[in-house]
Amino acid sequence: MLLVNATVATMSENAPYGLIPDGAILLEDDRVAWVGPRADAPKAATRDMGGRLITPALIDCHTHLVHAGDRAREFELRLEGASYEQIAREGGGIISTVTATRAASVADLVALALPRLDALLAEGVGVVEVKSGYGLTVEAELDMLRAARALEARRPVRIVTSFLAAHAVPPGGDADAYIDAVCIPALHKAHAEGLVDAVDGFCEGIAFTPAQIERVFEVARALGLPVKLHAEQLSHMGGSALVARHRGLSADHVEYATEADARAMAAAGTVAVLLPGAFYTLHETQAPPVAAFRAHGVPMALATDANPGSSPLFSLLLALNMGCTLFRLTPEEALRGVTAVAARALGLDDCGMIAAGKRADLAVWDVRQPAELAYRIGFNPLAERIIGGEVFA
Ligand code: DI6
Ligand code: FE
Repeated sequence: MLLVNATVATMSENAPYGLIPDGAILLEDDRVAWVGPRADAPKAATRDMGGRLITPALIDCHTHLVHAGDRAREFELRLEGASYEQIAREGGGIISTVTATRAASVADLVALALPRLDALLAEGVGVVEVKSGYGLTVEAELDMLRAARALEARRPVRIVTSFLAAHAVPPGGDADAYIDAVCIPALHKAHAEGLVDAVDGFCEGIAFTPAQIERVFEVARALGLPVKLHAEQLSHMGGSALVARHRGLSADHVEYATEADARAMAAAGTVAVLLPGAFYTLHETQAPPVAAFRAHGVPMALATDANPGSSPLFSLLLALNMGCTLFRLTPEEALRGVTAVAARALGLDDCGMIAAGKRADLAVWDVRQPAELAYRIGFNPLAERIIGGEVFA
């Protein structure tokens, strides 16, 4: 099948957006066999795309989609003046989601996650990263990852998991003892069950120190698992330098990262995952050092950070808009951030770009130019998703 009469944003580096104005894409089974100007296209049965824009299917490379409960009360408290950190220290925040998540079965967690996943898919998403981190016991962490894996059988989507037991210290617990008694044994068990694609942590004053995170990273590396980290979100803790030292996939949030961090990340090939939904929700004022990331060549991804507390954002298109408006990304950087760079942040090399040999995971949009995907607020122009060569309208 040859898709013709389309504007194709391949996201290759050859041109802005890798754009091919009158483009064609040859699909063979679940792969792209050829892409280029229509005039050069190989002979095949054609499908007229009506001049629509085609991009790679979008990739949300940082979510906490699997969780139970809600934090609407916390939203009210913050509006009355309480800070995110204050609420967390008083046993609200992440810990309140932990209580609700532990009480849920795997089937409950799947059922709760599906509508959130559907919201993402409706905007052309084809790959979603999902983290654990609201269980904080061996079994509850495993259950979250089992629920994440189960989503893949329920919808046409690829799920990539991150093990995030080092997300919060359980109430009354000691951080180091928790890492020994829960994090490390849970990681071994989850890995043995094939539940872990990468290992994450939360390096922050209200969570874990770089030294504590590093103990988990060492186990990850012994198991051959890549690492990533919630780093420099609320303060500068040295998490991004730690990830770079471990040649990690990504450092996420990174509002408080420095020029030296940017240099270390660039040298290590570590992606900066920008999460404007959390910045917006928490009324943060320090934006990530985008100019330093650009200057040093740190690839920037964008994601929703979809979670019940700091970023109840279930729209990747809105994250695109926020990345441009709040962080001053260009619409091209933003679109790369949810396609080619997001794939890299997940260690995937068969998606996020339209090129021969890549998966036929595409999003078809009722717009004429790629910048339209970033500039509207609360409008979804998706016409269809093509996942593994199959059309989902
Ligand atoms: N940073 C985040 O954005 C999520 N976790 C983290 O470490 C949010 C966690 C939450 O508030 O539930
Ligand atoms: Fe997060």
